[in-house]
Amino acid sequence: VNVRDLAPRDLVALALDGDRRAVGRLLTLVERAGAESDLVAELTHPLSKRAPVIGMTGAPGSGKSTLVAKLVAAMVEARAQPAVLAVDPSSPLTGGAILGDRVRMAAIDDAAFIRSVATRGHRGGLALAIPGAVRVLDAAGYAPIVIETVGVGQVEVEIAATADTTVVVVTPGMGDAVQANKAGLLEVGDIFVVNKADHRGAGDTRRDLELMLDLSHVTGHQDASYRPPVVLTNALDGAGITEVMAAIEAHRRHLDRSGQRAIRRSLRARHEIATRVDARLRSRLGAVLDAPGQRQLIEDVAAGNVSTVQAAAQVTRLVLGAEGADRPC
Ligand SMILES: Nc1nc2c(ncn2[C@@H]2O[C@H](COP(=O)(O)OP(=O)(O)O)[C@@H](O)[C@H]2O)c(=O)[nH]1
Ligand SMILES: [Mg+2]
Repeated sequence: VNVRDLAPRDLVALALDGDRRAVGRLLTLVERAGAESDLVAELTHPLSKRAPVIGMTGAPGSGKSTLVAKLVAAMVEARAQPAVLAVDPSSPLTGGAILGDRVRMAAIDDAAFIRSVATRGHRGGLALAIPGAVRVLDAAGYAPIVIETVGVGQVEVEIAATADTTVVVVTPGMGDAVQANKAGLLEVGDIFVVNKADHRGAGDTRRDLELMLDLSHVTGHQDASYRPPVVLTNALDGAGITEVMAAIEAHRRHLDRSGQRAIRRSLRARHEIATRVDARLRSRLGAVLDAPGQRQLIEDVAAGNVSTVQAAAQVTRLVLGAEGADRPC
């Protein structure tokens, strides 16, 4: 059968049976948004097995994809069934590091599921597509789920911040740690990786990070019972990968011991609800403003006869009318 002809309900049943094409099709539906995406969310929500979600973030070219490939290989070796969602328009996985090594990929192809998330330039859509995709992969039995995002921009940092464990990747070089700090990554990092440790200055970058972490502990940005480790890696030859795996495991234990896992999941739920409401309000606002009835109001504001404050109040009343609340976004 062609998965394109199947309804979401049948696709979910197949995905639970391990059908990878069904999983892929569900991810496509989730990315598209709309009624079918909402249905997939409804169907997969109760099927969650609570897979750990690991965010991998950092500047383009820092070696995230190469690191993820090594981590995935290590996870598969440890008998896990990991999934990767790569949100990186600059280096799609098909042309990037992960699929570069076809021999290694063939070995992990059976166990792992790797996917580039298409965003079609609509950054806001990511905030819904990612949790939706995580739910599909979780329901299908993949764990852990690794999300690779470029660590620049609000949405990326938000996505990173809502993973259970966030790994921030920096490279040696003048001010890389400072850049990460500016992007807000220091606050969201649970584990810091200085990749390309074969380059000069890795030790300096580690020291910079440690100093900034000291500071954030003093100012209370970080959880006092947990100190994010800084790990040096060479993603090309795999040096430090074992340490990253151990750091992820240590953070997982911390999350369970401290109750932080539940707190993070609540934040994630809150964020997703807010994003869904936001999307609905926006689409309703567009419809209201484009309706023929509002043309006069807009003209009146443009001509200076009605204030924007008054017009906004009127439009808000129309937007918040109950009608449309059940419409998918
Ligand atoms: N020298 C060196 N190069 C690396 C290392 N890790 C990744 N690279 C290279 O850096 C480039 C960018 O890697 P990629 O994984 O695509 O970075 P991403 O954009 O963060 O996903 C590629 O040419 C990699 O081969 C490393 O540890 N050392
Ligand atoms: Mg990449």
